[in-house]
Formats: sequence, structure tokens, C-alpha cells
Amino acid sequence: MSEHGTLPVSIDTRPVSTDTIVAAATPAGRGGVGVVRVSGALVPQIAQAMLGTMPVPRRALLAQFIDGEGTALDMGLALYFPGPASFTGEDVLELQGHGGAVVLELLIERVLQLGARRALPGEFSQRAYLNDKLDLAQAEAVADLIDAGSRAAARAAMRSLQGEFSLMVQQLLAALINLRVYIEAAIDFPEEEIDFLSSQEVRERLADVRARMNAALQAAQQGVLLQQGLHVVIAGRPNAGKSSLLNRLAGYDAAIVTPIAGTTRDLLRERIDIDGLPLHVVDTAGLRTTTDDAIEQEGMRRARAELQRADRVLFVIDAAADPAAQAYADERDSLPAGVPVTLVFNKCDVAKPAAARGRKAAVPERLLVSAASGEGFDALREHLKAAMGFAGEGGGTVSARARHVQALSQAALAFERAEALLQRKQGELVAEELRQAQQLLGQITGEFSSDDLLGEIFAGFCIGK
Ligand SMILES: Nc1nc2c(ncn2[C@@H]2O[C@H](COP(=O)(O)OP(=O)(O)OP(=O)(O)O)[C@@H](O)[C@H]2O)c(=O)[nH]1
Ligand SMILES: [Mg+2]
Repeated sequence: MSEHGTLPVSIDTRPVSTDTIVAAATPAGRGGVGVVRVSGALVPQIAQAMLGTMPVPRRALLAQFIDGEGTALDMGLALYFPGPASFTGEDVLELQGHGGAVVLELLIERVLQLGARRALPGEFSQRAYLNDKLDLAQAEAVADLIDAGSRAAARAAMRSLQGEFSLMVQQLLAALINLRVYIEAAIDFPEEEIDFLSSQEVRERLADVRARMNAALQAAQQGVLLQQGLHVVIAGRPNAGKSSLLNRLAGYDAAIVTPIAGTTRDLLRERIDIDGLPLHVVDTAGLRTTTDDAIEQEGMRRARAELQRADRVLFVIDAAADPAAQAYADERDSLPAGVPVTLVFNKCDVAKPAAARGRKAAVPERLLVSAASGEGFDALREHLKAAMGFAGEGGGTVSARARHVQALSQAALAFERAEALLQRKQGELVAEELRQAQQLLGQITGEFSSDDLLGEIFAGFCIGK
């Protein structure tokens, strides 16, 4: 095989720093136990100096933690993990003392005296990544697990930490490399290239990559939603009951509700939790064509701008006044393309339009509710949970980040270009697009990543992690 067949493994050339770092691993404040974590080459010396003896690896040692004069600063358990069998892959010492800010700082200062320096945010995880203990997506899952705001988010982060998301990306990468090798082999035999490129084999490999790409992108998008919350925008005609719907979801009178059409002008944002899943719900001014009111016009302009940023639109219909959802038909073209819409027929205490009933498979999805009585809101909440990718406690959602979604979308675009070029039998260009897609996917797990990117990622972690 020619140079086409040599696939780069890694371009990360940052030096692995071996200085010794220390930080409190438990949060600031008072607690029963406080943990100081040390990682690096000086760990054996530091352990000997502070404990007066070398702890047996991975066995708890009850000891006094002593200062330079031999005075005990604290006492507790010491744990020694010689590298590479440690979290960071380096020698690690954990001192589990009492959880007070002053006593922990005394311990840290003693470790500093013995030659360590204070760890930067995320530096322990960064070393774990650099020493191949975790890939980049797994290291990010550590931070996401710590920051998880709901049980579902915590479970998803744990699945990513265990490598579920990374595996998905790895398998996609493997399928892509497979295809690439095949195509580059074809390029090497120009006489047969054309047959090669249109073969059943290539079509099957393409389909495999496409399916994996879509699955990974969807998983990443849902993972991000679970972590960051779903951005839901409520829209519809004036008086449809948008503000009433927001109030019912929020559980209190957040927005002003009156029988006057055009009550809401400003955007009203509420953070609402549904079973611990975060939603950012925005109430907007009613959309209509006939108004001379400058304030209402500005409200509508803002409503339309906000719709562009939505993850999902709840389009509220007054079921009594507009049973055929004409308002939606009129507005459909002005709504952002690609953002899923749910038609919410409100005021079903007054009227239940036939159009809204018995249409389970309808697009957009239809729900019947009454903001006045609360009818239909359990279904609405379940619907919003499903929209966030919440698949029940045992479901397979993983955690992911916006940068993963971005890398996957860009890789998907490169892959689409490759598919189009293949139609035109431009093998060399196909190979180039596939190479790009591979690089982009490699950024997710950290196979291809710049120092800047790494710095940015780990700076978002807490100190001691
Ligand atoms: N019967 C009934 N009335 C409702 C329901 N929801 C809202 N309303 C009434 O409809 C009117 C308009 O409600 P709002 O929530 O202010 O409607 P809106 O869509 O926010 O209106 P704008 O802010 O003007 O765009 C009020 O008089 C509400 O009491 C419902 O489910 N049933
Ligand atoms: Mg309103």
C-alpha cells in the first residue's frame, strides 16, 4: 500500500509534565473527612517525610501527618497508589484527614514545602488523560458527573465515564478507517478504480458509517440536552393561553395572564425542572399580523428571534377558537427549519377539536391540554422528557458536550461530501474528505487534539479533580 494507507495515530506532542501536584480533593468548608491528593514523582519522598514510613501500596495506613519538626498536623488514613496503577497513572498519595479548611491547608503547605506545587483545575484528570487512563470524552464525563444536576444526567455521565460514548465514537472511527483504507487501495490500482468505487462492498461500508455517524450524533445531541437543559419556546396567537401554559408548567404565576390579546410583550424565561431534568422555557408575545402597537411589534420581533434559538417549539392553539390549527398553518413557514414543533391545543376544558384527537402519528405531534384545569399536563411533561432523550432510569443516554456535537456534525458534513464525490468517482477527493472526518472524530476522544483545546477543556474542571 502507498502513503495513502498510512494512517496517522496521534499528533499530540505536548510534553508530559512530571512535577508533583497537590490539592484538596474534597470541597472547601467543614466536613467529617477532608482529602488531600498528591500526584507525581515526589510522592514516595513526601509520603516518607509526612508519615515517617512508607505505606504499603493500596492499603489504608492509620498515621499521624507530621510537619518538618515532627509535630502532628493531623491524623488519619494514608493511601499510596504507585503508578501506573493509579487514577493519574503517576504515583499518588491520598491523605484522608479531618475536613477543616485550616487543617487541610496546613497539610497542603507541608506538601508544598516538600517540593510539590498546587494543582491547576482539572490537572489530575488531565494527567489521567495524558497517561492513557481515560480518553478525553471520559475525562469530560468525570466533570459532568460531578456537575450533574439530575439523576438522569448523573447516570448518563457515568455511562460516558465507563466509555459507552467513547466506544460509539471508536467504532464509528473504525468503520470510517475501514472505508478509507478500501478507497485508498482502489486509488492505488487505477485500472480497477472505477469498478472498486461503485462496488457493493463500498456501498455497504458507506451505509455502515452513515448509520453509526447518525447514531453517535443523536446520542451526543441528547447528551448535551440532558446536561444543559432543553430550550423550549412557547409561541402562538395572542390569547391562545401561552402565558397560562408557562404558569402551569412553572407551578406559580410567573407571567401576567389577561383576556386582552397582546398581554405579553417581553420574553419571560423560567427554569423548570421536570423530574430533575432542566428545561429553559420562554414565554413570548403572541404572533399576529394586525397590530399598530409599537411595543407589541417589538415583542413579536423578539419572539421570532427567540424561536431561532429553540430546541423545541410549543405552538399553542386556542382549541375553542381555532380547532383546525389555522394559526400554525399561517406561521409554519416563518418558524425555523429543523426545530421540532409540538402543537398544543389549549382550552380543552371548553372544546376538544376532532382534529387534535386520535392522531398519534401526526407531524407535528399534537397534545390536548387545559392550562385552566391542568388536564393533559402529565402527558405534556412526559412529552418534554422524551424530547430531552430521557429514556427512563435504565435508558441508554450518555453524557456529551457541545464540542462533541460540533465535531460530529462537521465530520458528518465531510462524510456527506465524500459520498457525493464518490458518485462522481473522484476517489482522491473522497479519500481526502474521509481523512478530514477521521481527524474531526479523533478530536472527541483526544487522539487528535491541540494544546489549546486541552487547556480549555481541563480549565473548566474543579481543582482537585
Ligand atoms: N377556559 C380556558 N381559558 C384559558 C385557558 N388558558 C388560558 N385561558 C384564558 O385565555 C386568556 C388568555 O390567556 P393568556 O395566558 O394570557 O394567553 P397568551 O397566549 O399568553 O396571550 P398573549 O400574552 O396576549 O399573547 C385568559 O383570559 C386566560 O384565562 C384554558 O385552558 N381554558
Ligand atoms: Mg401571554
